[in-house]
Amino acid sequence: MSDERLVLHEIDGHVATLTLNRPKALNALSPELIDELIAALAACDADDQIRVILLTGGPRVFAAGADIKAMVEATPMEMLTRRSIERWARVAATRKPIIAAVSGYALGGGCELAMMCDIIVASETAQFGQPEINLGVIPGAGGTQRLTRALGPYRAMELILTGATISADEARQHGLVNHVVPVEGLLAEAMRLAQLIATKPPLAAQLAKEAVRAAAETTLREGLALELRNFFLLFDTADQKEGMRAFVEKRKPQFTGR
Ligand code: DAK
Repeated sequence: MSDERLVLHEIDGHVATLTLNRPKALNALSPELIDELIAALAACDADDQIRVILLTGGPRVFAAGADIKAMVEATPMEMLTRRSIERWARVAATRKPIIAAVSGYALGGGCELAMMCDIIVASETAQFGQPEINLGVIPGAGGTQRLTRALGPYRAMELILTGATISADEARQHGLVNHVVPVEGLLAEAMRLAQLIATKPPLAAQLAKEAVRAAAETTLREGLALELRNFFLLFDTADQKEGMRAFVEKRKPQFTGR
């Protein structure tokens, strides 16, 4: 695949690795990059062979935010009609589990992009933050909401009002990051987790993702109703029959994704 692509796409078994590829601009998330990312995520969602997505910016930087140069002179109406809200919403609406492998800066839209993923593995060099206040704005792709749910209101408020960053270790202590590993081991650790999840029945993984997400996005009553609906729906899959029969027959299940 050509290096001119803004998002590189590689497949290893049932795992697709998407790599943000704008190194000179620290992977700043231009509208063109987001469009390529959305197209790659949609292709993964549509491909039955792909069960888990690994999203990374490589070992140096995850993403230093949305592209400031593309926003400086924008009017409110231009910001609205660029359809950026719809674009980012499509990233968050990906059905398959996404593991973010974050190294270096994950700032502004970069932090928001990481938080749209389902599991975050960070290298020791990772730094998370929402520095938009330094530009005269506030987070606009979910930062005020997702960071607050992840860190709690006081820690999130301090980060958003000061524009300060937190280290990978701090992020892990506060529950924003699942694992912290040396930079050389980052992709291997994220891939290990991705391959493990890819051994699970994929429809169950997708419906589990939807239900866990609902815990942060709906009321308890709505979340419980969605969980039950998804639980019952899975009894319509071959993998449910296989998983339960294999248990009863004391053998390893062979999941087919149906
Ligand atoms: N945008 C554009 N270019 C960027 C960039 C960014 N966010 N971050 C870095 N770059 C570019 C720099 O301009 C520089 O390019 P050249 O000058 O070489 O052409 C190159 O990357 C290297 O950057 P530096 O020379 O600055 O590198 P340093 O190591 O000195 O500093 C840094 C690294 C990450 C501390 C610094 O680059 C920095 O502070 N960057 C900006 C971080 C930031 O403020 N991020 C938040 C941006 S606002 C929304 C969706 C999304 C968003 C909002 C709304 N809707 C759906 C409505 C998101 C907004 C944001 O993310």
